[in-house]
Amino acid sequence: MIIEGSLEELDCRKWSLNFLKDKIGACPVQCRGKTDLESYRKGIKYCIHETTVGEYIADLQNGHKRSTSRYLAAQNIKRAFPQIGDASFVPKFISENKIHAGPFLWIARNGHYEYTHVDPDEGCLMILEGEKSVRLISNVHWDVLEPNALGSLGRTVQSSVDLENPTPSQKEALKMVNCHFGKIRPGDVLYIPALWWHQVSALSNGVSINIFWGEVGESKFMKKILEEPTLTAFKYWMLNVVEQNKAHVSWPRILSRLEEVLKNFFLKQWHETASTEQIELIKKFIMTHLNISELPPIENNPPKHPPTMKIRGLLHRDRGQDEQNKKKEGKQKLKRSKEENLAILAKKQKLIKAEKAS
Ligand SMILES: O=C(O)CCC(=O)C(=O)O
Repeated sequence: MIIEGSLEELDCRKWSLNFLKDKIGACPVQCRGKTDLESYRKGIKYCIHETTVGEYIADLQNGHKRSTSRYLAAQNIKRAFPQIGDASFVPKFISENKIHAGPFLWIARNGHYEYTHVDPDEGCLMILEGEKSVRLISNVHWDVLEPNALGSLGRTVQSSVDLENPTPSQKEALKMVNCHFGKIRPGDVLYIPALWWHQVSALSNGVSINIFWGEVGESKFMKKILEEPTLTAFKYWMLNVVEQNKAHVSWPRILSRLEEVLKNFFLKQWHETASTEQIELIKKFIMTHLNISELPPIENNPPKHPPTMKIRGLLHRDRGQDEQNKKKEGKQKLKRSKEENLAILAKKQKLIKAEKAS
């Protein structure tokens, strides 16, 4: 759904490339690279470049070669740009709801194709300068969009279908989906239902902001998500996060305290207290996926707070999960050898003491 003219009263409405260059041009920022490659269009891979907002915008405006492969995406405005973080961002139609995350700033180059994906929240994309085209596809035919393998990095689930260049079999399968096309212009807001596939392309250089949100209430948003057809998409999203966490040292402890872990996870993601039934449902499908019928026992003298299930790979998506895990293992080995060193030191000190005493 596109809502026209609902941004007029907001401070951010006047933001443009030149305004941002002037106000936050000196701010260091990390933008995505290799966004012109097929691997980006399939949501698989990108790298990160350090730049400043000013340099990034100047590159776009001057048509610098490096700007053709870069995207300044999803910058948390309040954290990255406190100078402009006090502006008003929330359009009236969502102001009575819960903000899950954001606002985030996106500065796109003309022609950028953002890979098709789903977010686990209601979305609100506000266009401030330039134009974008959008494709919105419900999650009814979940598999047709060929979600990337479970365990893929990031907070979204990405589709491996390049909607502008589908293979013949993908083209055939896509015939069964209902795709809503639209063009969004300055002052427009696009409502993106939670866990719906969406694909956005920039039709000119431009500035937009998005906010992730959900209904107010104790566990109202979860109730909606846990109903079909969205439940199928949510299950995939949740299992993706499970797979992101499985190779980490904290996993056995996460699993042993799964109910508490899940409760905290949803409190952080959606500011909602999931009901016992909701946690039970989610726990069950996670256990089915893991092919286990009971959870491992909780360790002796467990800490007060359970470990955290984390969404991994929020920034970089330039290496595979295996590589990430190897890096983690390396760090753990380093930690272990530090502990071993301390033990050796303690032993030595004990020996010296014993020698002195004799
Ligand atoms: O504007 C874009 O490139 C993507 C925006 C998006 O994915 C969103 O608002 O959820």
